[in-house]
Amino acid sequence: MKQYRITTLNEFIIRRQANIPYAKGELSRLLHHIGIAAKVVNKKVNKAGLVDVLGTAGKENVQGEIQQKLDVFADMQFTTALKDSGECCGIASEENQEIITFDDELANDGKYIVTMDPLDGSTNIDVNVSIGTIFSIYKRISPRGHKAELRDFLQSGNRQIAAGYVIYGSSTMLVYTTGRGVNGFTLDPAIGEFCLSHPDIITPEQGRIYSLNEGNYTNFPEGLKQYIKYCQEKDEATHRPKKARYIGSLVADFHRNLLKGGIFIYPPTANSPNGKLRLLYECNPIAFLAEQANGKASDGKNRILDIVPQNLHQRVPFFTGSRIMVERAEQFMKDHS
Ligand code: P6P
Repeated sequence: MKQYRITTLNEFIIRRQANIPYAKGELSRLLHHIGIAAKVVNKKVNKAGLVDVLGTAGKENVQGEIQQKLDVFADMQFTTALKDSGECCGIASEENQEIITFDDELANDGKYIVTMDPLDGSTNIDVNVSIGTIFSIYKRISPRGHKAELRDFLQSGNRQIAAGYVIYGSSTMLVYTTGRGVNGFTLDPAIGEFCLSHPDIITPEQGRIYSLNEGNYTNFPEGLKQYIKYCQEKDEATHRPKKARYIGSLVADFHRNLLKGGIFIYPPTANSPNGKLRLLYECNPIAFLAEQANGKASDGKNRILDIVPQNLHQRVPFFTGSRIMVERAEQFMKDHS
């Protein structure tokens, strides 16, 4: 019987580090600690129906969203793991208004900063729908040996060193890039390791799935309404309409489209001209992954990774996925702008 060679996340990280002459192991250590926190959060998510972590934590986050107990737990786990890595000097998290810095000499000498949504889609927890963690890693701009500063976090997405997500679904996966392709690792609970299961992910340049919340249709821009109509007509290749698929959990919707081909849109609306999703810890990391997998990511016009952030929790409209689909949607937006 053919023996499959298992490559664990740590083996993969170290092997990839060996190919980078200047790498001294800091990024590897940081990614390793993210993997540890993901395993701890996964254990809690998997038991969510059995232990007292369902429901709300009784307070609101900076977005004015009711914090779920697992939101708070995940934020704490990832913050602790990143601090303990000794490579991260500061964090911008969806769950915190201001940046998180540390009164810790080792952490303040860290070379990197991290932006993260510790548990995205958490309102889906109580109904057992897949949720995710999203993260971005940048080199700090401020001098090492001091606390991180706001300017470390307001860097455009094209300066990301690494980005990824964890999807807590029917299986738990960690998908990340360091700018040299996208690789997916599936958690094997039997050995407690993330194992390489999706090497060198490339997203199809064309797809048959479009994902957006059509409940907001009446507030959509005309160009997007026309694009939706285009998706619902028979297309020239398959002579069939495209499929509407929307989970309402960014990581789950993006992950499906990444593997199968498709477009995810969180558009501007009359009430929310910048859409809902946050640039620093949702759109930038997902955009980096999309581009590394030969896909695309824009705000309907401008490349997401070129946007210079003005504040930590800035929202942007988001179009991402298969290159041809994103370009077609951008054309409809332009023609009807
Ligand atoms: P809506 C979850 O709350 C989230 O931030 C993303 O994961 C998801 O894509 C989006 O909001 C869903 O928003 O307005 O369609 O419920």
